[in-house]
Amino acid sequence: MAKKTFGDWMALAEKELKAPPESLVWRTPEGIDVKPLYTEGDIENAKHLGSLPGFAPFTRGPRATMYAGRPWTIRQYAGFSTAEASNAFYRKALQSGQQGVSVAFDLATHRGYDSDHPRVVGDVGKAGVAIDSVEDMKILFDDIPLDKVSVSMTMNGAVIPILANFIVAGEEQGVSKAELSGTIQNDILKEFMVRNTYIYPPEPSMRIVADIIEYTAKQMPKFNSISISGYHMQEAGATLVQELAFTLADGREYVRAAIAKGLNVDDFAGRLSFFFAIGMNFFMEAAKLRAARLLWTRIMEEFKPQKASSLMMRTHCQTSGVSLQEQDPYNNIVRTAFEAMSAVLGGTQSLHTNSFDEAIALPTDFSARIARNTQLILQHETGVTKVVDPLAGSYYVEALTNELADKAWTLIGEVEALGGMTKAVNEGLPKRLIEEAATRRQAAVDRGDEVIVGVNKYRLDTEEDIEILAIDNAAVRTAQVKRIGETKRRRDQARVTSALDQLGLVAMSGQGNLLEAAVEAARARATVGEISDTMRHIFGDHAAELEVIKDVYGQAYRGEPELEVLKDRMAVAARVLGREPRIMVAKLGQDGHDRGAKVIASAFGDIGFDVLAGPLFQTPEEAADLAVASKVDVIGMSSLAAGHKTLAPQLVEALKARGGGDIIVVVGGVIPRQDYAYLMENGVAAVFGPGTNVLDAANEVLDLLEGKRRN
Ligand code: 3CP
Repeated sequence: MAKKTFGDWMALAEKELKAPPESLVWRTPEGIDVKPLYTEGDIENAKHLGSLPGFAPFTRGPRATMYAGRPWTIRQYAGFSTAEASNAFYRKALQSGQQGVSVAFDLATHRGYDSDHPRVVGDVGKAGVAIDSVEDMKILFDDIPLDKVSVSMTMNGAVIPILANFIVAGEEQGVSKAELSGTIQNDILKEFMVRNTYIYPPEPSMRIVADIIEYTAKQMPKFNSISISGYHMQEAGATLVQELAFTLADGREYVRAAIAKGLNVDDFAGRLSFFFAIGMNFFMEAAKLRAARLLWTRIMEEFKPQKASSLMMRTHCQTSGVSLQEQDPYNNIVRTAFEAMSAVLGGTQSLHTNSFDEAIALPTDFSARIARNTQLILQHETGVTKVVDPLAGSYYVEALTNELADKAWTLIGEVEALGGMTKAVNEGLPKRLIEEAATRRQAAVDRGDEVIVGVNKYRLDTEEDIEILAIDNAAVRTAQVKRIGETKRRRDQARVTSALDQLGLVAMSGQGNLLEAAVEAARARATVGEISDTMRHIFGDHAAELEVIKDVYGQAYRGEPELEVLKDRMAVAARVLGREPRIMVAKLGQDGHDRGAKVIASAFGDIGFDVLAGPLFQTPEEAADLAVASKVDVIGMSSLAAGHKTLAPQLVEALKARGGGDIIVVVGGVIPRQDYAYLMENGVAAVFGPGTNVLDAANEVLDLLEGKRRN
């Protein structure tokens, strides 16, 4: 039989489809046209083919034997309010098959505040563990042998005091710093772009990164000095090409900073590590990891290293938080399993699988067990560990690898043209592109162009409540404040003062190593807040410029009746008020997750609201001052870090105290349904949980405004 050609297939496909096969092309958010069929012809020009795992450019994996030799590390990210609770959780998880520890800190710690600081009343113990000094750090790792278990710490803002405390906790456990293995996130550039747990301005922040790379390169050979993270970019709405390009451009910037410090590339490059998100685009995510390794080798070759390991990308992955849905939440178990499989097919070294309830609250023991078991099942039951890079040679995956690499390389070139990532960040390019992508995606979901099962299609008539973990934030804070008091009473104050003075000198002079100085301060029991403040006094605080994207959401809906009806309502409201209805989008406390707030601000702006985007990290009182002074009609408070039950009632009270009691307060974000009644009883007019359609929310806000006018 004669071999069939691509042309034959086209003809057959057209007959079957009764339309040209081109109509099946799927344009992804990356601008990649995914075709219904891939053949040899699609990889003819792909230059990356033919390599082997363990050898540069590592497209097929950083190790020769990959999981056949050793499976990836099951490393679940967790932190529960107190050091005691977190320690108990880690110990149990390690007994149940988890292989490494990954610490989530609370937001007060991230931003360098001790638990007794007045700005963090609503944040202590929320979304992670509160660590104020070495005393807490020692409890956190009690009975966990730090010479055997590797520890990852997601810390960027207060990275100096936290790493110093970790080193001292190790010392006091009898483990020298040379024996400590693990990873510190230490990736500040993406904080300025998307995650917002920075403290200092970019320049001193980059010095901190370089000082940590220097210290660990010289004294902690088993420790990964940085986890260069694209994860939070994807969470903030970045396309996979943006995630890839900006992460690698960040990596290049850190290498330059370390070399500028006088380090030899081979002394530190092997201990740089990466961190990516894995979302629902199954094959493209696997291809992304392959492309990332390929491009990292290309970037590192510029620095002319001698060691092969300096060219090698090793990465952690986490399944996507934004892909988790509040509606019909058990579906999230399925989503996470697919994402985990994709990360593994892409060749990750370490993996976190999300718990199904994370779109709603912190994981419970039950949900954490399923998440961990998802990986154990992959490792032990599916056979995926037996063969290295099983997707290699797939026409589709190799074509995707090639196309992602090309597109990301072009974007990396744009960053270079601006003078590198620090400059690009200062100019706001990555942030703007990511926010535009996030807003476009929201519109696609709201319009139903992108289907999310159980959310914008196949929605349940009634949702069952699931058991969620509630944290008694006030009790955690009281206990932490007590321990800080005890630590301060027992310490040698003169030693603390002298160590902090020395740290201040190192910060001011630009000479010496900040981490080295902070380790001495931590030994003396200086607190995280004191160490951070010492540097704050010299480096200053970073305040982000706020920019609201215009016309992206509106563009996606242009001419659609739903939007036009809403705009007509807006016009009526504006006539009655004598101006456009004014909404302030507020982020309170130390919760810097602002994707939701940004999307709402830009969509509401396009709908016709006069939008005031409040600054990050406000106290309820500061937000109330701004709202009253700006004469807003509505405050939309966005909460993603579990502080809503403390902060929303405080905001309502603060408004009343300032004569702003008639300002309507609505709350959106990660709010468990179980908390709605509490919020409404405490003065909140409406709650918009995850999965809310933005046009529906805008209509409801207008209803509230009209109700207010009628009363
Ligand atoms: C690995 N090894 C092998 C093989 N594979 N040996 C023989 N044969 C093999 N096939 C060796 C390695 O050389 C290494 O030893 C050891 O086994 C461990 O392997 P690894 O691949 O280095 O794995 P791991 O120690 O787990 O380190 C993984 C990376 C690390 C490198 C990615 O940085 C890491 O653990 N990162 C985790 C980051 C993290 O958890 N982040 C949480 C973010 P040697 O070391 O001696 O070579 S959570 C954020 C959530 C959102 C938010 O921010 O809020």
